[in-house]
Amino acid sequence: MMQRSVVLIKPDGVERNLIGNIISCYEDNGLKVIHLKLMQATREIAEKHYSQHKGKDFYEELITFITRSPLCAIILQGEDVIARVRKINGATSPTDAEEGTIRHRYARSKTENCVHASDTLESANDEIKLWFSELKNIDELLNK
Ligand code: FUP
Repeated sequence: MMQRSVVLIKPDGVERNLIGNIISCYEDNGLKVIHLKLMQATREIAEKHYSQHKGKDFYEELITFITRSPLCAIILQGEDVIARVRKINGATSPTDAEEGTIRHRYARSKTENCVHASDTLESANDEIKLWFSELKNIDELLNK
């Protein structure tokens, strides 16, 4: 199934000059970048993005981290891209992430773990609308 997923190269990845290496991991797997921008997340957008984690003990640290400097927001497209990207990214914590995954290679901690990717078709659509609200053809980008 042809899908679209939102990937964020988080502030730690941008700060450490890992944008190119991380995007190569997706492109080398046949996934296509169809939108890409650098932006600094506001607290408002970060809170919407992480609304399911509100109240957890790591929430404030997570919001402070994701807003601290620019991130790279990407829409990736491909067959089954949602599951494939999450496999390429690896488990949330670098100590759990399999060898060869982005998080195993680059992440420093559970919070500073370099990348985010949509976990379901529904969250991909919510995240496309949240992070790429300026796009005029946004309806064409949503997963049906
Ligand atoms: P993932 O889907 O792998 O990005 O991870 P989750 O949706 O479970 O968590 C979202 C983000 O919360 C993670 F990227 C990192 C952060 N987090 C922490 O900082 N501490 C935790 O204990 C769990 C998650």
